[in-house]
Amino acid sequence: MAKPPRTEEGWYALHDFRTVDWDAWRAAPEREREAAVEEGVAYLEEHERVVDAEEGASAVFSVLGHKADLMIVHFRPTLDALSAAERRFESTALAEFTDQPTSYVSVTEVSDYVSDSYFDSEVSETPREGGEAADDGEEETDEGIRRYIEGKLKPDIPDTEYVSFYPMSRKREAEQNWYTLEYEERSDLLSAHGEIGREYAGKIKQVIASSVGLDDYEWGVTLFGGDPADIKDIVYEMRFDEASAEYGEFGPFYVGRRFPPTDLGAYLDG
Ligand code: 76R
Repeated sequence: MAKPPRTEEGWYALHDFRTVDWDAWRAAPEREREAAVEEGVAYLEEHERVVDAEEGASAVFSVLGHKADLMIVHFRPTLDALSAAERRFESTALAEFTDQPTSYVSVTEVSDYVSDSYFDSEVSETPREGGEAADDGEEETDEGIRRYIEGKLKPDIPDTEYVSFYPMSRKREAEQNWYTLEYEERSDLLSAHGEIGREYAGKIKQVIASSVGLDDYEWGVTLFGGDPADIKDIVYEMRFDEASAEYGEFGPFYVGRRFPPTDLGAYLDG
């Protein structure tokens, strides 16, 4: 048996999808719609300010297409806090006009691959000199890795406008089984994957959260970017890379646009 890489877990994630019952919305008396908007905005503002937990992040997105209308993303330190956030939404007057067509639960994770490959690339790109300089460099690298890992475990949600969410797994088939590859091979594949990823630095921020034992696929992937074409490009480019080309399996994709909670009424009244 190949040895599982060590992992460290951070915040739990809930991707809470909602459809709006547009017929009921249009038919509802104005004061009911006003109350729904008011409670919806209050809910979203409170959760974006994370008043319900010691730390975390939340954001709301309008989703394009038929799969959903809204996606509310919550990152929180515990599964219980996510559960509370989900139930709290149900108690708002807005929830009466919505259904939950789907949802996704996962937990952010950093594994051995990340620290190894990040460390290797840092070291190889930063030629060392002798004496004190080498010590300083080492401290900086350690600090750099610490901040990089912290950012993966406790991700913030950037202000960039667009988001894409999809679940994915690595194949477990007779000819292509990610889990029977040697660690070295998985690690090499993921560092090649990471090289492509880093070409999108400043354009795409990704949150990779494990959903093994928590939801139907193995990871939930959330990509944030200012330009939807960059989202399309990174996913397309990765399809040609071995880790995805040979071993990636993908669930449904959801694309959305972030909006400030105060725009909820404008969104609903179209
Ligand atoms: O630093 C490195 O060399 C590699 C670090 C790294 C790991 C270990 C990394 C970097 N990823 C890792 C693991 Mn990733 N990632 C995805 C997707 O659509 C697709 O084909 C895949 C969806 C994107 C877009 C993406 C982006 N990555 C993983 C894993 C877990 C594998 C495991 O544990 O077995 C998955 C499922 C996954 C999927 N990745 C990066 C990016 C980007 C942009 C980077 C570089 C930036 C960064 O390191 O933060």
